[in-house]
Amino acid sequence: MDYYSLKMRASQQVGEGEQKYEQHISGAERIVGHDNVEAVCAAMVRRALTHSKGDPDFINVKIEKISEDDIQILDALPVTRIDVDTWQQGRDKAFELIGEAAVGIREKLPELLRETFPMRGAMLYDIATGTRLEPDHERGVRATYMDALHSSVVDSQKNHFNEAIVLATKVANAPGMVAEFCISDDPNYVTGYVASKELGYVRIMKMKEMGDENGGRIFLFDSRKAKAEDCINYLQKKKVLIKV
Ligand code: WAQ
Ligand code: MG
Repeated sequence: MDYYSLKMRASQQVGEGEQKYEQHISGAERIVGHDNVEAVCAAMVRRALTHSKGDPDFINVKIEKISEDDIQILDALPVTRIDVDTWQQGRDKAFELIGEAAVGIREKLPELLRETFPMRGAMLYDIATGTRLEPDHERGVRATYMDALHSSVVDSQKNHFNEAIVLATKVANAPGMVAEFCISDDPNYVTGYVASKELGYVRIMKMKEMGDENGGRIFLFDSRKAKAEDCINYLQKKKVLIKV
């Protein structure tokens, strides 16, 4: 069977003069069969046009045929959840779970989340050197070419969890990946997660204050374990379907 990859990204120009930049508004990636391409495409455009981050002035939809032979099938990470009373406790839990690998980002986190907010992709943070490895810091590294296996459904609304478990599973399987730290940039969505092959996908029910837009993803990578290039290549090019 032939599959099609669909990718959408939408952005808005913000700032004045020298400070002008493209702020990421919304993005989505799917892999679907021929008969679902049109409906999924329409749903993506609707999503871009109705996003809480604002009205996009640029929407890009890319549709590519891909061969079944190129697709890797992965089992979804096992899911657990942690309830907390406050978002501060949530963040403490997250750092506790990741442990040693997160030491370098703990102090800087609020600053890092302000930086990730306008980004289309994630930060790729090398725990061996404490440096960022994305070729383009404003864009970040975006995991693409992924979907849940047999996902023919078109969600009329974004399902944060369903999308995140797919993304987190692909990311956890990338060469050299140690853990992922995620807080949504949607102001009204306060649940976040940490994930890795060892931890699985751990939902933490409160990770930020309601109404706070600062969020994003930090991929904690270890350059002693793999080459950054191989990791980025996997995230951006490898086609995967996740058994959920
Ligand atoms: N690859 C890399 N980074 C991404 C990607 C991607 N495919 N998609 C989003 N990001 C980055 C980007 O900087 C976004 O601004 C940021 O993550 C947040 O994305 O179990 O909704 O789509 O209920 O707002 C977690 C679900 C939801 C928790 C996370 O993220 C749960 C969420 P959002
Ligand atoms: Mg968002």
